[in-house]
Amino acid sequence: MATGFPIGDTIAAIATARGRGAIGIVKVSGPDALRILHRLFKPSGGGGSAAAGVNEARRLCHGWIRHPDSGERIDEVLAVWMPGPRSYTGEDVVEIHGHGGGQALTALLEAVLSAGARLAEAGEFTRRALLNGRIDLTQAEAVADLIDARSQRALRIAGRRLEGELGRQVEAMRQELLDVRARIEAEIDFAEQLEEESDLQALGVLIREQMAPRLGRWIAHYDAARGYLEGFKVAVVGRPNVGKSSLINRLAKKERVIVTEIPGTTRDLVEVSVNLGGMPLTFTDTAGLHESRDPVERIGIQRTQRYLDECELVVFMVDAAAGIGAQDLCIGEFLQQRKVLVVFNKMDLVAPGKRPKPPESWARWPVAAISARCDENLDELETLLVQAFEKGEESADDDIVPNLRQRELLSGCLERLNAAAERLEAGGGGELASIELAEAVGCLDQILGRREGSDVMDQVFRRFCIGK
Ligand SMILES: Nc1nc2c(ncn2[C@@H]2O[C@H](COP(=O)(O)OP(=O)(O)OP(=O)(O)O)[C@@H](O)[C@H]2O)c(=O)[nH]1
Ligand SMILES: [Mg+2]
Repeated sequence: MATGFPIGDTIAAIATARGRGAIGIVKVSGPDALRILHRLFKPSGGGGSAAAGVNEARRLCHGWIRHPDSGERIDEVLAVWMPGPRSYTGEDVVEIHGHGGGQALTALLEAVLSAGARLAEAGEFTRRALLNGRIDLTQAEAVADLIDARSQRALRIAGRRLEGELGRQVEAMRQELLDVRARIEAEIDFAEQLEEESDLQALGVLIREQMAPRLGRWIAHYDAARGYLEGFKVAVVGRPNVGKSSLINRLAKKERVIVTEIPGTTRDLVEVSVNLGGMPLTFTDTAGLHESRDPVERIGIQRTQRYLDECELVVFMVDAAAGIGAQDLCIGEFLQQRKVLVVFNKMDLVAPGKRPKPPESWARWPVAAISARCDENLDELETLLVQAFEKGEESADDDIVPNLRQRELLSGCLERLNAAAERLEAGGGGELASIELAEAVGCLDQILGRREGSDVMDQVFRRFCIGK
């Protein structure tokens, strides 16, 4: 298999997140990992037993790292050696646990590189684990999905895939498809020899009734969990100056987008991710909807209209102090086919009891009355937002839930299974059905990373961070 990386050299990277932190870890993997540690590490105490500690597998050893060239003391650390093949990568792995913080860790990494390691590429540790047979591609992807998880549910789903269950089920399905294909080929030869009716139709029924529904279920699981995996998309729309950007800043709890008293401030779509009640929501701030002569603003408004199709929910904001005007009614009409939550903003300027009354055509939409500026009633709005996406748990998290890439390949596989079943059941389509099944197996091979060539691998590992 093409890897895109030379394998066999020793790589190193900072494995912990950037920024201030109590502890930071530099990870080293490859045949020279232990030798590199010996060049840098001086165990504390100076006694024989401590020196031996670092040569003892999977035991943390306290000591100091010195620069291999200058001898300068760099950090007080705990070091551990995890010999292959029972390590994350399957190779000899060394971890040096130093103090967190950008400068300390960079100095530590620099010392490791000076002692003979090469800086790892993004995802290279996991890629080595894959190439050394420690994990399969579905597990490698699960590692990235776990790191990127935007909700507790996404975390559980990725954790389940990390155990290898999806890979096992896909592998089993692949074997079944190869068996069915072998039987089709045999039937074709057999029918020629005996000039008898073949049993191809029964195989068509088997594919349609037993194999295709299983794939359909996995795809449905993704679709049901999609919002938790990718984030629910919410567009905030309304007339210019009603307070859309102010609301997004409030929900994000920081000044993410520009707010001014000038109408037409927001011109482009700006996405802001927020986690509300365990639900990952991606809010999009939009340009105010109205007739505009300004060409830049008009482009922004057109983009908003196109973007709405991608959103699961539209927050439709109205200036409660100004009341519901003709433009609001016009936007309301425009949103009729969509899932909408109406937000009356600027309630701080509205006299008690003077809240606007929504027209009949908005009656089925829930309403929240808030003040983004004064932080009023935002809790109520958050509850309504969360409720808008709560559909009950359609799929248990310990079911097979693929990620988006896997889902696309599963749906390609399903299409080919259906085509094969149709040909077989119609009678006489053995050869063509066999080709469809070969392509279906190809889709599953891509899920498992069995296909030659590094493009699939590159696609997967591009998502990784350095140090994983
Ligand atoms: N009194 C009051 N003013 C508010 C409230 N929310 C926003 N504003 C003010 O209204 C003005 C417009 O706010 P923005 O958040 O920029 O409005 P917008 O809808 O994003 O405007 P555009 O991007 O121009 O479409 C600013 O001066 C805000 O401070 C509110 O709840 N009460
Ligand atoms: Mg704005």
